[in-house]
Amino acid sequence: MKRPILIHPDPRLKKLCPPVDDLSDALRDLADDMLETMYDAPGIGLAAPQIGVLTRAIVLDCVKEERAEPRPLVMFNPQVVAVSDEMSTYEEGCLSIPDQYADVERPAQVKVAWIDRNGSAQEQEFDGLWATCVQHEIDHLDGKLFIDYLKPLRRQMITRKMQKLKRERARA
Ligand code: K2U
Ligand code: ZN
Repeated sequence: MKRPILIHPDPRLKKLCPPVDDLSDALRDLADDMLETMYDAPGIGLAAPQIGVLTRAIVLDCVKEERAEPRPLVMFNPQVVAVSDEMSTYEEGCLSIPDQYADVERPAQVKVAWIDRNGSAQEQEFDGLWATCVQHEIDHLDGKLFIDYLKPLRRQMITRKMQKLKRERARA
């Protein structure tokens, strides 16, 4: 089912998440809830800590074309195993930091290794928006947000806006 997405600042979004030891139906159900929550947001990626579950699981589907077949990916214990020298800059957002966007520079291509929902080891190269998104999601598992790449003043401004948003939501 759809889960509430935590909003920054929240200590759970800054934690280092422990790896998944062995797959279970509970973890497969978590992945399904994360996909449902992601599509509903809508978003193109989601990490388990964003719904308050501190484990190394992410989901992504960066297929942008409306009519194209969705390509949901579920990754347990994802690891970047190689990066390109070439960098790319993308205006990133985050479902835990609504309506705030900023340019973030990351390696343009990354090779990622992970365990899929059947428990099989996978390895794949990503480029373009997929590369940006998978790095953004893996950062979440290490308690890192895209605003951590910004200058302190800009990060503080965004954090203050989120604190105001949370106060307003609490009153509503
Ligand atoms: O992790 C998240 O919060 C979902 C992120 C994933 C993402 C961020 C930046 C760049 C690519 C992916 C997004 O908020 S999903 C919404 C979105 C969609 C397209 C482009 C940017 C943000
Ligand atoms: Zn995010």
